[in-house]
Amino acid sequence: MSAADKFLSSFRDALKSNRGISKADRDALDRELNWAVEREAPPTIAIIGETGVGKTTTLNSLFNAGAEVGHSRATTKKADSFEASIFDHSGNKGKVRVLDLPGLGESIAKSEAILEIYKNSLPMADVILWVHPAADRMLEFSQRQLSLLFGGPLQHMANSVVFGLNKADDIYPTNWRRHANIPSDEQLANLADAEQNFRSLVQPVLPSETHRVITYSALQRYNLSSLFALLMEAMPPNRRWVLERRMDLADFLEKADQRFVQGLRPQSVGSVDQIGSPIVPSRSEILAQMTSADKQECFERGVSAEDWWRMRGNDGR
Ligand SMILES: Nc1nc2c(ncn2[C@@H]2O[C@H](COP(=O)(O)OP(=O)(O)OP(=O)(O)O)[C@@H](O)[C@H]2O)c(=O)[nH]1
Ligand SMILES: [Mg+2]
Repeated sequence: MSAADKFLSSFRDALKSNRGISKADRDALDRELNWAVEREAPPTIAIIGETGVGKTTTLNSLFNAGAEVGHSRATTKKADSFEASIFDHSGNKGKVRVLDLPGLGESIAKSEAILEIYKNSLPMADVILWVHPAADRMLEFSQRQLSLLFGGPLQHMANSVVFGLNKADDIYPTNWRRHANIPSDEQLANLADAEQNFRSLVQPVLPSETHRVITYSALQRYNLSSLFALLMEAMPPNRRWVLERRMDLADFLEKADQRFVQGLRPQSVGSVDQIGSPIVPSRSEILAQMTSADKQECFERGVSAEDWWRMRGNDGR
């Protein structure tokens, strides 16, 4: 449940039990509250990137727990005319308005027309997700276009950009740890380097310092919670709650080897262990309590789900 929903639910509970207000007034307040929440415009994300960089996969992994959904308009590009497409992405938790924008490199000849499209449509967005392949270090073209865009007319929007370096699983030496569905140590080092390289190359052409560069894999669902956190940060503060309510991140564990997931350390499941500590819940119960980020951290640190549960002090010690 999002923070906004928790707040609304506590507010409603408090309202229900407030005997100082008549039932009719309480009902009216409740209706007005619902109305205000529903009336708030959906979050609007501009997503920029070349064809095939993973824009659609990213949307599905952030808002549909990885399930594919159809769009109201499927194509972003017609024969040889480039245009922005606006559609409502029907996420599992509600609508997300998407401005799907052609990549700048898709037609060098048309790059001026594409820039014009950006200038006209980006101001409609709450947040801009600039998607680039993590393995691609050739950034001169992007640098030039970023400088034209954010050095000039859209300077005030530079702080709304998140740079998502997708396809982390494709980074050299492509030896992804498939059983745990996380990067190898070599890949982790190269991903950190890719982030650093990207940041140092785009920084000089942006009007303010950007910390919002993140490597992720939409397909393997790696680092989605960090990507989402950056999108939240880049949202206008008074609209963050609208985005958070739509969050439905795909679970990276679903793509891990299930024997590995089940078999990490099964010995203490559902039992009293030898030193008499209380019963540890079953692995599936613990997993249900963990966020995707918790699971990822456990895998990276080699900590079992049961140890995570104990470390959180859940066994009363
Ligand atoms: N290896 C890998 N492949 C990915 C990842 N994300 C997307 N892909 C693949 O890249 C291809 C293109 O993905 P899309 O999401 O359709 O890309 P897009 O940017 O929406 O493409 P257009 O709509 O044509 O502009 C598909 O085959 C995806 O499965 C990723 O993180 N890793
Ligand atoms: Mg697409």
